[in-house]
This record gives sequence, structure tokens and C-alpha cells, in this order.
Amino acid sequence: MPVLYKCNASAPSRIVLMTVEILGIGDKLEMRDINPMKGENVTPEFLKINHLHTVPVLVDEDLILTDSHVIATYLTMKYKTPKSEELYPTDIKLKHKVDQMLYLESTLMTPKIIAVMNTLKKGEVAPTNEQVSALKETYGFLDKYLTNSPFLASTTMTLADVACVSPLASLNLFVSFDEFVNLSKWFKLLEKEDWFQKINVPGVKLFGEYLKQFKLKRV
Ligand SMILES: N[C@@H](CCC(=O)N[C@@H](CS)C(=O)NCC(=O)O)C(=O)O
Repeated sequence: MPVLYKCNASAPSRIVLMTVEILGIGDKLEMRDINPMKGENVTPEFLKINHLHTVPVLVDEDLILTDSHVIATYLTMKYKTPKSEELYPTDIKLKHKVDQMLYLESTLMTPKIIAVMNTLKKGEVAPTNEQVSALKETYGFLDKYLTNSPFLASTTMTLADVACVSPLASLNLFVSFDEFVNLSKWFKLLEKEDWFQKINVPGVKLFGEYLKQFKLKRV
């Protein structure tokens, strides 16, 4: 049985966990918790599996995948469920629109969580002005994609939405996205979903509890 190493508080892990939930394949994977906030990602045993010391990681026999987006697309393609085609379309153009948003998440969203966390760990109580501006720029980018479309890459929900809503819920603890009307509307729509309530809500709550020690001032 493939093993998924994950941390519920971490946005990249939640991308995979929400995908698993939507596909309904929780019984096909063995879940193992690795908490980077407790240093469990830098033990010799875990480094043997992923020398990048990040979660999530999927181990499927001889295959080790160490990126949330790749794990999510892999699982969607490996376990063909009635949701697979909609989540990650095989149509070449649609598929690449989804991929494009996965890369956008990977480059513009999760790295901002890490940057703000590094600032907080240095003793600051809020993101820097530059981080706030950059974050609002990213919120604006997403908002624009949603001007004429209810979802980020297609007319229906895809992995693009799942991948972006996960870090957005964490980033929202640092800088509110309330002023971005399309983004807020889209978030509220996804928030109603069972998979969001089951995975994202408790995961973000855990992250929020971890943040308490930094006396964070939300912008
Ligand atoms: N691009 C990776 C990023 C994963 C990542 O940065 N995970 C963080 C948790 S949010 C982590 O494990 N950090 C621990 C570390 O870098 O030492 C993905 O999408 O899977």
C-alpha cells in the first residue's frame, strides 16, 4: 500500500489530503504523520526517504514523490475515480491550464507562507511591508483569473482550485484577502465543500494554534 507522509497543518500536505478526500481513496493509502514543527522531518530515517526534508511525500513501491502537486496529479491519474477527469482533465488544453495554476501555486503561494514564517521566527510580529505587497499582488492575480470564470482553470472545479485554496487559507491568517471580491466569492464556494470542512478547516486551525507563540498581528 502506498504511504503518504503528511502534516495536517501544512498547506502542501492539505493539497494532497483534500485531493485524496475528493477522490475517495483514503482507504488506498497508509497515512503517516511527520511534523516539521517538531523536527520530525530531519530525522535520519525521514531524510533517507526525502533529503529535501519536506512533507508531503508519497512512497509507492520504488517511486518516491516529494512535491504536493505531483503527488496530487499522480493519485488522480493512478486511481481513476468518477472525479478524476473533472479534477485533472485529459484534454490537453484544459490539463495545461490546470498545470499552469499548480505551478503558480508552487512559485507564488506556498513560498510566501515560508517567507512570512521566517520573518516571524526572527522575532517580528507581522509580515514585512514588502511581503504584504507581494501577497496582495498574488491575491490580485488570482482574483483576475476569477473575473469571468467561477473556477481558476475551468468552468468546473479542478486540482487548480484545490491547490490554491489550501495555501490561501493559511496566508489569510497573515494578510486578509477580503477586499478581493472574486477571490472571496470563490473561497466561500469552496469552503462549503465537505472535503474543505474535513481537511482544510482543522488543518488551518492547527496552523493558527502554532502561530500563537509569535503573537502575530494580522494585516
Ligand atoms: N514544493 C513542495 C513544498 C513542501 C514544503 O515546503 N513543505 C513544508 C511544510 S509547509 C516543509 O515540509 N518544510 C520543512 C522544511 O523545509 O524543512 C510541495 O508542494 O510539496
